[in-house]
Amino acid sequence: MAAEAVIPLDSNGLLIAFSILVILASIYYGQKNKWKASNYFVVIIPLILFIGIVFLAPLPNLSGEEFEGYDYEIRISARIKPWTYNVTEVIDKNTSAILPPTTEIGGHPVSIAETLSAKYGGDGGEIAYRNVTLVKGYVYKLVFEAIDTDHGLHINGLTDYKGNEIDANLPQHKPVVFYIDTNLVDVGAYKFFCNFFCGAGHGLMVSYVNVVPPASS
Ligand SMILES: [Cu+2]
Repeated sequence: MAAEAVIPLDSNGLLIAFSILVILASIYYGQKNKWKASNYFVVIIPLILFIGIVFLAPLPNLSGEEFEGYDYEIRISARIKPWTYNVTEVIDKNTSAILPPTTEIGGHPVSIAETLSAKYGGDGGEIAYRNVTLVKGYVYKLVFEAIDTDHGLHINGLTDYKGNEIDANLPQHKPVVFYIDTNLVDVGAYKFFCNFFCGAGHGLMVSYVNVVPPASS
């Protein structure tokens, strides 16, 4: 950002600006037309009611879905090379603990470390966590973020907690969130890939979401 805004021009800032404008306008017209006190109330009371309604019943959040009923958040970065899609961390919703990609949930590691071959631009020492395992019975928040350039995401056959297909643009550095309720999807391997042509190596941007039953104890 070139310059930080001094006035907070969010919806609350606009509401305050609008309220001040209405009050100033009513004082101006009131003075001009010699209003009685009751005339001011006709303006001020609806204004107070309006502000109250806005605060009690806020407008729907259009910037993105938020859903609190999940168990684990899994963060996945997208980058063309060397690892395409990579699990970076797992967050336990209940404890807020940040866990490594190999954390076990329901007896299965979320992701398995993989040494990258030269195909992915690895030099033999590069490690990636490219596939994601979701265990039946849990609800997951998947957060995808494109790192190096714009990417895309399509997961074949997997639907989110509202039954919508998973298909999105991943603009660079803008996290995109999906909630998966494993109670609503079948056990299986769901292939996912970049659906935005992002450059040489685009065709390698393929990985899997594996939905599995919990390991028997
Ligand atoms: Cu891509």
